[in-house]
Amino acid sequence: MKKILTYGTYDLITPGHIALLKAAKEMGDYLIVGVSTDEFNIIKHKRSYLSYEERCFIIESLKYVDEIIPEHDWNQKIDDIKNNNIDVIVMGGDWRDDERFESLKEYCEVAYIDRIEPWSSTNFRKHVNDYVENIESNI
Ligand code: C2G
Repeated sequence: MKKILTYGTYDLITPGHIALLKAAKEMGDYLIVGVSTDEFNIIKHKRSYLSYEERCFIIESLKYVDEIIPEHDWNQKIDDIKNNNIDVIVMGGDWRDDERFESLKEYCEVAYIDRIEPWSSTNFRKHVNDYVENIESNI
């Protein structure tokens, strides 16, 4: 069984997130997602609208995802690879050439999948804000 691992905050899920998880699953047989905890998001200087529990509830409900694990810090990846017998780590293209992933090539294959625009989380938030403002102005 070919095991795939990916990591992320996965707040406010967009088609870009789903496209990545679909493509990651199609690279193997079993997909594990390391979901960033709320505490780790602070370390990543990232805020999420949804709590860790809410984000896990969404991710684990997706048909492409077989298992989720908590992502607590930057340094757990080698243990995650060994403990879960991971064959490939897959990340979005915005992580390409990042040493935190390139250095893992010693332990497993590392692959990057280019993001599906315009579904970046930043654009998505803007679309939602514009949509809500438009609704309110038309009431
Ligand atoms: N992603 C994507 N397309 C989008 C949005 C995100 O391909 N439109 C990818 C990102 O590149 C990442 C994954 O989806 O691989 C999750 O994205 P985020 O939730 O923004 O996670 P991130 O902050 O990149 O956290 O240790 C790694 C980090 O935890 C990754």
